[in-house]
Amino acid sequence: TSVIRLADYRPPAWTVERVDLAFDLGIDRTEVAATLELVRQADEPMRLNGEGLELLELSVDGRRLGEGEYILANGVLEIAVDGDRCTLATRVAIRPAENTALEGLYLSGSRDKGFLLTQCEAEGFRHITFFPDRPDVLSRYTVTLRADRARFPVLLAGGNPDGAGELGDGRHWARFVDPHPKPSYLFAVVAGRLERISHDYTTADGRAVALHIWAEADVIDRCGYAMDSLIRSMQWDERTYGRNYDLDVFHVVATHDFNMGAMENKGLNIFNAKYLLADPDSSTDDEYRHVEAVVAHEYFHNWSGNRVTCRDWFQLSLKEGLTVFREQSFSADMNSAPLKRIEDVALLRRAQFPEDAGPLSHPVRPSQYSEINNFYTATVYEKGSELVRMLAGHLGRDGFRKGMDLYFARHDGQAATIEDFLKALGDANDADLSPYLAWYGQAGTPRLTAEGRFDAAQRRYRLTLRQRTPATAGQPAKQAVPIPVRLSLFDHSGAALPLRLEGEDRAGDTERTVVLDGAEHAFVFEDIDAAPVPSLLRGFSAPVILECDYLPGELAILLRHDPDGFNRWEAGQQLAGLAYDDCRDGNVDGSALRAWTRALADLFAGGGVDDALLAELLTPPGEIELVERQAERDPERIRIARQAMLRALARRIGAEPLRERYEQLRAATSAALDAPSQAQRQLKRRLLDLLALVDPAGAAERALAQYGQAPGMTDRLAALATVATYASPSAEEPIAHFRRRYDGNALALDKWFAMQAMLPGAEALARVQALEGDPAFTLKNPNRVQSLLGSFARANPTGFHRADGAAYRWLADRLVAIDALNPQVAARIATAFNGWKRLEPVRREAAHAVVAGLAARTDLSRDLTDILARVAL
Ligand code: HT7
Ligand code: ZN
Repeated sequence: TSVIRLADYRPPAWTVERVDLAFDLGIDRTEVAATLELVRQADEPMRLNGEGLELLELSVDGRRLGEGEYILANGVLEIAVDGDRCTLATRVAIRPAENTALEGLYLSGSRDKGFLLTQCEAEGFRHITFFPDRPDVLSRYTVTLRADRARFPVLLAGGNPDGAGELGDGRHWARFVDPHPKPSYLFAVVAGRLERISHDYTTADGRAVALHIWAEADVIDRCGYAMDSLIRSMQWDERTYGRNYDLDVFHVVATHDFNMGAMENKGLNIFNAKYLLADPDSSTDDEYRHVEAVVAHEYFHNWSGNRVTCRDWFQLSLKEGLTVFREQSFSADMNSAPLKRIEDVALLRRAQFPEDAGPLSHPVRPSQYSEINNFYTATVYEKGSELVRMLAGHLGRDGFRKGMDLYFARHDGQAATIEDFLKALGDANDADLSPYLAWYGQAGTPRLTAEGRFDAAQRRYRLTLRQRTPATAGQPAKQAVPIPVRLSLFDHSGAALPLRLEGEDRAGDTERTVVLDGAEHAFVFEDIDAAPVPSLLRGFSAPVILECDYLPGELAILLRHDPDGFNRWEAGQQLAGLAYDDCRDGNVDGSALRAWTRALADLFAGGGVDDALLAELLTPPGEIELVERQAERDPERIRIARQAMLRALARRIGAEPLRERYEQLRAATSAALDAPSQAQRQLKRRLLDLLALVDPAGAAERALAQYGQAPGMTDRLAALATVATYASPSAEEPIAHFRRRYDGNALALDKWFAMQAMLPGAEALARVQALEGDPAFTLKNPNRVQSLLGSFARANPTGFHRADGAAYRWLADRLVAIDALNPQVAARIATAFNGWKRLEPVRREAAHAVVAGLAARTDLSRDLTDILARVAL
């Protein structure tokens, strides 16, 4: 397969000033007539992308071209044109109902009831019409939709409405004009039977905007929370970044058939229903937060992505990393900032760190790709956001705002690069941010080593910081990157010390940021009376792995005393890592295990920690993160050791206090969505799981009762998972009950499939295979495939990594079947093989045979082939 390289970037030879599109919509066959006003930029033929299009007509400046006058090969239409401008007209036919890849124009739902919609990012527009389908071609769009009124009563496209009417024959039309030049990947249309909820919004700069959220009739009453989130997002972007919405209408549409979370098409966002619908009976607290975050994310793209877009797909993180950062800041403002940071860092460690350490590792700005769809990754999104966070931290709140203002003003209506972004932020602040470019070009998670030496005679503490980034796939040599380290020093009573660095005349605050910008640097702190405990990387000030030889007692001091919730949790995570090492090594009386359980038992009994933070503190790193602490990776042993540490914790707290606290929380149970109620549910879940390790019968009885009485999905699903994990025979009845209760509710059933797919142990494969026989299971729906196969392969280490390799072979077989329907989904699931090389020998051999067998096939999609080729290396 061919490789696209950043180094080969060349500006477009022809750009498109205006596009006029007319759709004659039909489920089996849609005709698209396109008129493009093209302008020459270089002395080259005109080249347009087009895939899977039946070409019906082609003309240049009103003259129809015959067969010898163009070349159509390998998805490119090439025409040699004289002159500097021309009008190109094409008419093509496409087949939406046959489009199972969900890229381009496709059908969501059934033939008789479903609706038509588009997905164009990254390269879907070329499945709709011939066009220079690249993000640096920005054009003004006019779109006319024509369709049968009874079958397609609602017709939507991005931009402002510009007329509608009847055509006779029961057909109607609607036209839309988008005044903002945009790249083709932001184009969208939707047509079908949809209901809506609406809200009249006035922007801070006085524009009246009609907000409409559209969904099929059976779920329209679950869109209220999304509307609420949208309004808050719009207000937040006005307040925080001075950004106003810029069209007269804003549409949001929900679909159950979508390859990703959502899509920021200009004026017409399209959402996977999973991230738009929410109601207490079928959504968990986590899902409510996801809806809020994804609605905000897509809305924020209107500026970071749409008004200023990407020059090429290598710059993807320019819009995605920045927009994730904006979304994270919004969620932190709407909810609890420390809890949000805990959630984000946990996700980074669970999803991005393993990616960065394995064969699929790539820089936040990759230098080459063979399939761009495979680069919508945790690295581009989550690590990309961490890079923006470092820049924002470097500039400070006001400096960052000034920088963003300049970035938006300077590049409005343009397709920009990461260099442009750093330059604008820097220029607005007289700062040189170019050293941060190294972060964008280099894969791998830097290791930050910290070594402290206390000199009693000099009353000094010398903190030596060193960095090293391990070699990654195809990138052996690494350079130093700027690492901002926010830090405090604590004495042994838990008090934070005022900080004075060598050479400074006065002590400053108790917290400050030092930047390690080379391989090694020593920072010397003065006026220190006793060896302090350093609290490093506060707020996770850089996306690195900290290696510091803490004694368990030192971490326990931070866990008990650090006033910042995030750092308290972080100290707990570090200490839990050491406690895990004790359990792994069979050291049941290890000092770390004792320090961890004692500190947490004291915090539990002391009552000084709020419910939400306590629930987080009682959750050690998961099995996937703990893999890193294992030389020979055997998921079974990891689980056993992790369960042992949790059992030790439950014993230390005591079964009776666990029961008592659980009962108190149960008595206070409600379905309310406020933060304290959510925290109570979260803590209740942790307590039930801990109780199951020391009083299985008591926990099962309580979980069954909780399932029966739950006022909402959070409690119901948590109870079901606990019973199914710890008392599986008693789970049969409630599992069957849940299935009946939510029959027909796709999102609730997805959770039912996922919960069972994640139940640990070698029996999981048989369970998953049985679930494939459920009438609601289908390989055609991405959410369903993710919930059963994705959850099993990526979130059930003991189930998927069976020593006999049976699950690997089974997944390989399914990947081939999925790939024939939807390559993007197959490729994403295949990333489950990412870490096979570091498994213990028996599993490694089994996985290798399967990966090599798949990689040798020549009948798979480019998406899946690309992942397999990299994983197999
Ligand atoms: N920008 C969106 C990306 C996206 C996408 C990419 C490839 C294939 C399908 C897709 N659907 C959406 C998502 C986002 O807002 O980040
Ligand atoms: Zn995005």
